[in-house]
Amino acid sequence: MIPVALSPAHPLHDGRTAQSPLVRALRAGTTGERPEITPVWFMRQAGRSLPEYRAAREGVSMLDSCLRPDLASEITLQPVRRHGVDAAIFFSDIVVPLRLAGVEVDIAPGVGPVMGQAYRTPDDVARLVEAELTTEALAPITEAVGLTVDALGCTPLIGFAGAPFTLAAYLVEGRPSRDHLAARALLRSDPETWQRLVDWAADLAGTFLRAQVLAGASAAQLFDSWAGSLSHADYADGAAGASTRALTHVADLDVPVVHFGTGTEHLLPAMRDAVVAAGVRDVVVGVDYRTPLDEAVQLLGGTVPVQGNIDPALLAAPWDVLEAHVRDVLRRGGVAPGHVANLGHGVPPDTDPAVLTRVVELVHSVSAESAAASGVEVR
Ligand code: 1CP
Repeated sequence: MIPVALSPAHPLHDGRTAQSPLVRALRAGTTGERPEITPVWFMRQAGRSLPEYRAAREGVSMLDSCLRPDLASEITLQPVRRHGVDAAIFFSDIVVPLRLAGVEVDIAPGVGPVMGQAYRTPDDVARLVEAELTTEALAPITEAVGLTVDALGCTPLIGFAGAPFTLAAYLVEGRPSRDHLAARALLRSDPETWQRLVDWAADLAGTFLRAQVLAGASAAQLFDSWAGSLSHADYADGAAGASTRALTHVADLDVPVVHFGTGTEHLLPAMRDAVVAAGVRDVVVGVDYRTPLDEAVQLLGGTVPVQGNIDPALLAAPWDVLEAHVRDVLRRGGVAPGHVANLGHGVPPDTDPAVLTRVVELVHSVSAESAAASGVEVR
């Protein structure tokens, strides 16, 4: 059934991406079919590891480059051209929807998102939640996604957003932090204000994600990068419901959704359930590098595809060490209904791009070898 909300000219519906290895692997939990080739892409594949990225960004601030459709599109395409990855991830940032809603935020070089103020009191939050993300404000995103999918052809684009907890962690702290102490304190000391904050962040993230999917993204990823700092109880009481709320904004579009966080071994089933509760059909869980993939699959009950989880640190190791590790990740991922090879977190900025290209070739050749060994025809 073609969902009403996605146009027949959308890449998922006009024959461009539905049969791509990425989309097939993401849907393998419901179709029961693994693609012959294990798809691979890298979180933060568009970015400072590429000289062409540094050249394109020269003299343009991070947030300005996200809001210039030609530039955001060019940067999104760069790693696809260079590495032959099986997906593009839209070049943007989790704080872009905040900026588009008029919230004061900047991305400081070498630091990350810095807010105009920290939002901690009931009054701070009451003022914040008045900010709205309008369709007009989203025009640069819609335009950039459109330009990108036109250029990508049969390679799917992944749209993304930050999960409400991770967004709230920046809003409450006012800047990057290691342990998110102020956010976790607010969650327990003023649950009402906290809920108001994360519900608002959920609608913001969901609106941002929906705009990308409607404009042509074939999959969506919700980054709850810092959820691992939460106990199981804090996640259940203060984060899961808001993640579900964010994803209800795309559930009717029937795109596969990947949910990813770091340090989340204790939360993997809860993160899966947060996506399922939104009514999303094709649910995939991203696994960081700390949990062996086969163990993650077991924790998840063996029913959902997984994405990950090459250790980014090993991109700097001698090739034989990295190759053995990638082969091990692929072998362990073989027990999941579907596997999208990726890193366990983002590409470190000083990574040699040639190593990433070699990892893509390795993933493709290993999956072709195992398909040949099992008699499957490789297309
Ligand atoms: O000057 C630069 O090059 C800035 C570095 C940079 C880049 C390239 C930042 C600042 N954001 C981005 C792009 C970005 N951010 C992408 C692009 C697509 C791709 O993956 O290639 C994506 C998906 C994000 C998402 C993002 N931003 C997350 C979730 C993913 C993750 O890494 O966990 C988070 C937590 C952010 C916040 C952020 N933005 C930038 C930095 C350095 C950070 C992290 C700061 C911190 O440690 O808290």
